[in-house]
Amino acid sequence: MSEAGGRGFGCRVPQRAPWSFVAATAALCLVSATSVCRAVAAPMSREEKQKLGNQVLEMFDHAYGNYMEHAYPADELMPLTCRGRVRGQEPSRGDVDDALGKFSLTLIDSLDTLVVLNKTKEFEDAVRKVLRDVNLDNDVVVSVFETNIRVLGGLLGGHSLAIMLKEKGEYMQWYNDELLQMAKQLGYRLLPAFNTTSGLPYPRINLKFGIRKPEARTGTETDTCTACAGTLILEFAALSRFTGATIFEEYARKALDFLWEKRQRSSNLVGVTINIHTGDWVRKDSGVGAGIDSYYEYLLKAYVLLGDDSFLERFNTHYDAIMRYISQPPLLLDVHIHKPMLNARTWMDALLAFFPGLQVLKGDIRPAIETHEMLYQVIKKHNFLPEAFTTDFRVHWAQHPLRPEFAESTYFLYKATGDPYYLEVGKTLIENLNKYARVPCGFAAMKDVRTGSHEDRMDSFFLAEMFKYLYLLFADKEDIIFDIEDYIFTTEAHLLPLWLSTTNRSISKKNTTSGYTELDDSNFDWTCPNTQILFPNDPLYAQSIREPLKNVVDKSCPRGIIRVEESFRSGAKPPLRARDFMATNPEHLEILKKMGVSLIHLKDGRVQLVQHAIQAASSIDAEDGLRFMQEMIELSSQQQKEQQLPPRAVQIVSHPFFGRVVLTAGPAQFGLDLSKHKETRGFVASSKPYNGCSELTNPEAVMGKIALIQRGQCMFAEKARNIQNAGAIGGIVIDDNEGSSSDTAPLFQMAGDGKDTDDIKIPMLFLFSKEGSIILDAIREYEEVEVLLSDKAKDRDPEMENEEQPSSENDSQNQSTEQIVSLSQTVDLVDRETPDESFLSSHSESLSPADTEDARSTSSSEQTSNPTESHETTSLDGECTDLDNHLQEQSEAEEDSNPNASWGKKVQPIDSILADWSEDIEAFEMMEKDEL
Ligand code: DMJ
Repeated sequence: MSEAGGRGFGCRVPQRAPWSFVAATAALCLVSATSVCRAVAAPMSREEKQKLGNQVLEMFDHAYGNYMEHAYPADELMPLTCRGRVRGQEPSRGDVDDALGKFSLTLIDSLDTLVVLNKTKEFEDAVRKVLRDVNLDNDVVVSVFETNIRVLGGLLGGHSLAIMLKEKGEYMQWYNDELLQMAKQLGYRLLPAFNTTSGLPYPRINLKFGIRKPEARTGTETDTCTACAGTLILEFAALSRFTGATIFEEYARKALDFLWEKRQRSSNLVGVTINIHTGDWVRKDSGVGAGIDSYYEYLLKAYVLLGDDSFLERFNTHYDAIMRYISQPPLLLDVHIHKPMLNARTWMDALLAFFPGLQVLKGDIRPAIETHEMLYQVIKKHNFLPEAFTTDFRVHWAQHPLRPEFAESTYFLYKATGDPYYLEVGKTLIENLNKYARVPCGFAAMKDVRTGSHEDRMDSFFLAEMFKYLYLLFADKEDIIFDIEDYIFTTEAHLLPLWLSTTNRSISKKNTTSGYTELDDSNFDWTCPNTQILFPNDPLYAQSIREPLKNVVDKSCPRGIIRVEESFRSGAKPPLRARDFMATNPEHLEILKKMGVSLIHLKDGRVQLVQHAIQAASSIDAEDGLRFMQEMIELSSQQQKEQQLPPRAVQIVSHPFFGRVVLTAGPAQFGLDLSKHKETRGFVASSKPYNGCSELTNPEAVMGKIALIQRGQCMFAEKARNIQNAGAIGGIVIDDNEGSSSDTAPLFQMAGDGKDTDDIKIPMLFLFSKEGSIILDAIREYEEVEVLLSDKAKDRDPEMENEEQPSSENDSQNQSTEQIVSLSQTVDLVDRETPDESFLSSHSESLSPADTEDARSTSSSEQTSNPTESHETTSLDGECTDLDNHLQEQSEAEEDSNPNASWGKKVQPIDSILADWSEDIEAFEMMEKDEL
């Protein structure tokens, strides 16, 4: 890879000799000559690569140009409302906003992208703007991690390329290290965060007042994520080595040393969050995605950049543990650090998509190819990688904020294998971005990959990373004005020169506290990602690894459900049926106890059922208990399905939107079901009265159109009947709470009036005020605005202009007060690997029709706004893939080899069971709180 290749450290024997790949590939071709050999991607011509490179440039111009025109100097562009996101002026989105420090984030994050994309003139202008406009002395609390990777990294990347350009003698001749001086100032502003006994930084800091001052409004936090504390060394070391101020590298090293000391010694894994004062693990689950990802990345890259063997030794130790416990190719599944054979989750998050890229840097190509292929198939299914997806590849969290990790891994895999397949992957990414995320004013994050709806958000990392990796994927050496091999990519894809390794080396000597002297290389693979030796022009190698995974996503079976079905197939029903169970019935509680099932009332009002077979009165009771739990799981997921409707989409299809803006809409429990009928398309018109609570006085205006009605003052069903009577073909209710937005509120569904609503034949959707005002603004500007009401956004292209307008049926009647149901009901289920324990937590916050006004104050975290995924729990149609069988077998094998796995065989002291139990409950509760 570029980094390692540039530094040229010595390679020992690769893990597998090159000839073994050739032999393996040849054998595969003989066995399956037609399917494997024919399926190899054809090489992409230079012309096509250039065309795609130019497309990336055009897309960057669209994103950057709109940011500069409509948002700058704000931190980010809001691409739906086409304005800048200024912290404090928009409803808070929680932690996500901690990246915004009123320092023109997107401009700084874009600096070195401009040079990579050969926009040197624009780079020169951008640097001048940063120096002229950016102020760091802001009374704003920011994330130390985000400020480091995006702003400090952005300034250092900009400085690195500015001095490179200056040396070339054409551009930046006036430059005198001003970006570096700014970076140093920022570095000093971040240093107070490290004032802890552990050396782990506070997660947040006030840019103006630091941590301690009363005005700082921070400094009371006790926990931070591992990645937050462990992703500083590249930027801080670069700052030290560029400036000679050693303090930055010293602090970053100290934090890393502490994390290393605190690793779980038997598994060699780290947890997701740690107490910055005591060093205790607060969250003991461990994966390679959210919360930990770049800690691992920085250990390996710190070795590459700084040449310090201790970092490689640490990385290799962790990598060994990751491959032993977390890697279940092609999956990467979180486990418990103290019980690493136990999966901690049944889903994966999108951030782990960077890991194949890191594996390439490590030189472990096979699992990189496998995981990447699995991720690509998930993308092909949903157009983007959902923020989280289950082990059977269903959507778990439906957003996608245009994350670049998958493009990053695609780039590195292409560099490693030369397989044109990865160019085709990149082409698909480009197409999907243009087709689904591009809006007239930039690119909008996906609110829900299933409906294709948008969020008013374009994160700075989209410009810092996505365009760099996509451009580099298609670029030949001569397309870039400098040698990319001379630089290392930070986690935000900022470029730091590898020559820093030979600058101020004394820092590393003086402060290496890990006590390593010489690396004992017999324990570690000194594999280099020297792929020129590994696979000289042999794209067949990657193809042969992908082939068995060809349909891994499409043919997967819901894993947890298989066990439920099998269990029911196998015999008797439990004495107590889940559907009859009442938590207030003492007789039922007694039966539960006999079956080893405990009922836990959680503080937040939820009830959790936990079964420990060992506590059952007999093995038969334990088996009944297991069946009861499985039945309860099925029942809960069915109830969830029945009570919750998925989100819907309102797509603006008229000029100049042409379907490019898709708004998340709440469904109605009455009226035309858009999932069963063709979408409804029509021009919009405001109803009079606007609340739609009485007969419309402007029926001629809404006749044959989609009526806009304001929420409030009467029931939704009544509004629907009034607009239907006036001849409307559909209705959109717009929230009357100013500032409400689907970005920050859980999805709403509109309830009926408690009576028969069969008379309502038109489709009705609900928009929060922010999404509603996008339509209202469009009317003000363009008068004629046409929209599509549907369950999923339709293909968006100029042809939309010519589509026929479908008709709709009308009917009418009247009723009383408004109802609303918050879709924040969730059912949480942890699918345990061992059959002796089952967890079930049933969580109901849905509001009764009478709770109309209370419903308005409901707020919820990102997870609870996403409970609407559809569960295919009832049938098992389709066949399981080899992978799924493999997973089943693997899990069975694990159970077999685990002496504690079978309840029948289990011999474990009760104290240790109770301790395990409370640990598991704790871990489970943590996972519920888990956020990206
Ligand atoms: C980026 O800001 C960085 O890559 C970070 O390490 C985690 N991921 C985001 C983008 O998804």
